[in-house]
Amino acid sequence: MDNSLESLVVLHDEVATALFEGRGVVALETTIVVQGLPAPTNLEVARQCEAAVRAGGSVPATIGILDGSIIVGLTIEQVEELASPSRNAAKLSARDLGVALASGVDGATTVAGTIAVAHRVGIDVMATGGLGGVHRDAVRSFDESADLTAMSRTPVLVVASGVKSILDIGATLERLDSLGVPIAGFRTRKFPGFYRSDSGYELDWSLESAEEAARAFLHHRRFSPTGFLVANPVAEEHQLDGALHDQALESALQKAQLLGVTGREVTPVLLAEFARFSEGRSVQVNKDLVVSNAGLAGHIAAEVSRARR
Ligand code: PSU
Ligand code: MN
Repeated sequence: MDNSLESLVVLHDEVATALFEGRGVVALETTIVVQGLPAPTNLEVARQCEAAVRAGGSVPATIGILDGSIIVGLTIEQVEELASPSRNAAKLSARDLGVALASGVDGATTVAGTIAVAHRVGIDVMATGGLGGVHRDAVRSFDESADLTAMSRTPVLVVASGVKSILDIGATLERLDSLGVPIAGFRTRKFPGFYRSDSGYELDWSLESAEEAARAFLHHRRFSPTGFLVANPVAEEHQLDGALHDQALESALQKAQLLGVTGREVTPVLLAEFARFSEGRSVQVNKDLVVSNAGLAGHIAAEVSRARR
């Protein structure tokens, strides 16, 4: 058995070179592409996120498991392959990586799975749409995304538009506080609400530039083993209409309850119902926000690499 990192993880040449040269690299997840968004928007998002990271001055590294290896820097053709229904790719959190590798299944990585890999290969920054968190029925179901505990033990900066609005946002913020994960708004003290620019929750901190975010993260790492959440709101002109949002949410929660979904199925079902109810408008907002997050992550990763040189 070969258990070496080199045998388990394949780095795309461009990513390997960028890491070797100490240039900015941004990890991108694949759960949003494979389980989170409908075709063909999912592949447009994959493509546009990569372009946005490059425009920010960094190299994109989209992560997933294909044909028995973790690939860091999937090509767009490989992302397409991973997302094709015939592959039936699994949704992989950090805890699933070992079994997935051993059993040879294909898989898309969540935020938790992506930062586990990213940190292992020396990538400091990732971008996603909305972080996972505490579900609304958590008091009964105990459903809290492993993204939170992963962030508590993995020193990677994550750019997200807050946490998904399908969640109990207040409880999620309390959990991130207990877990010691810092949260700073990007040019705002209003915690973003994923499809909405403002969740109604206030933040203690706002960072005014990518350079300041990079410094805050590097200083934080001197004293703490946790990750760092940069909360980047969707532009107000792109957000989902408030009334439509609340109606879609109501419908999504009812649908999930009706279907009795649990575990890793919950989030994809809620997002799919949001898309159906809003006639695709939530998908467009999701696309806008994640591409914007990838761009900001590109800038921040470039500043992190500059600060380290
Ligand atoms: N952001 C999005 N869409 C998504 C996700 C994030 O805009 O689908 C994914 C991420 O991979 C995140 C996951 O880690 O949803 C959370 O799933 P769960 O609640 O099952 O932990
Ligand atoms: Mn869950």
